[in-house]
Amino acid sequence: MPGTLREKLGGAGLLHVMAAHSPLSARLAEEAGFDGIWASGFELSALYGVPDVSLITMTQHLDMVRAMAQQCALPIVADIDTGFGNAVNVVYAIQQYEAAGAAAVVIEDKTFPKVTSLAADGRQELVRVEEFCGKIEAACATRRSKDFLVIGRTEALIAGLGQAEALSRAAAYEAAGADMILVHSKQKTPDEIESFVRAWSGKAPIVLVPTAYPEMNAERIGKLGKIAMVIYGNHAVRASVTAMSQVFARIRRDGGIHNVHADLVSVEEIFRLQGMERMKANEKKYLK
Ligand code: SPV
Ligand code: MG
Repeated sequence: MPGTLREKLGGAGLLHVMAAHSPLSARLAEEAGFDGIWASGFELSALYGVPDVSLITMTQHLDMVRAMAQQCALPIVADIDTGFGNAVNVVYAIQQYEAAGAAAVVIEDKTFPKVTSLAADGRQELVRVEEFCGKIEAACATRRSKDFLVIGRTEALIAGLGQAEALSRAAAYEAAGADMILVHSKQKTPDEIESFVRAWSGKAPIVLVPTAYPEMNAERIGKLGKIAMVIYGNHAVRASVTAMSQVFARIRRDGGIHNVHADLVSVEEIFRLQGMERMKANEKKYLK
């Protein structure tokens, strides 16, 4: 099937994957030219106004993945956190996410319930390497298509366990079948990740989420090599919050919508994004 994530990975260059939390945000990412959608657990949690600590259920996240897959042609990389339990839960999750139209899953090696990675004082506990390898093996054995990617994510650096632990976990996850390795860091500069990438001798390409160290741009990633995908982890929800807060404040300050009106996309633009044209064509054709 042309355009699968695996095929895109085989092509030259870094894949840029944008976070989304709704079909509308997924479609905007598609129009902006991204290569894929990150179905972020953090974004969906924020959308519900709750912390990203395993409060959102698999069903809630899955429903959103399915809705995005229906409205957006880009491959979706589903953030399934810890796999919603043990390896048995992972088997069920993989069946569900593949059927819902995801192109890949990222499973992380934290305990359930997890705590969001970027919180300064977050409680970060990792499961045993063997236990996590069982989850990777379960995911790989369950997928129906080889094009469905299983990405193993290590939180060893997030948990402060150091580079040696991160490298040995990543190697174990690759040996267990992971197609790619996501290594996460909350250091404010890219040094920690750069030294991990330099030391990585595995064949599995690396995935980065440079939220905490934003100067790690495509040029810098390209120079490092070994990195096949960069995920912009929470920029859809942060962009929305920035925009909504500013507009809401202006309306309160101005005593009406008369000033902001001209700065916002038109209602017609929302009609376009909703597919009103298709609806009108159907009306013309079928309403008798
Ligand atoms: C997410 O977007 O849900 C992630 C990335 O897992 S982070 O929040 O940085 O852990
Ligand atoms: Mg997440």
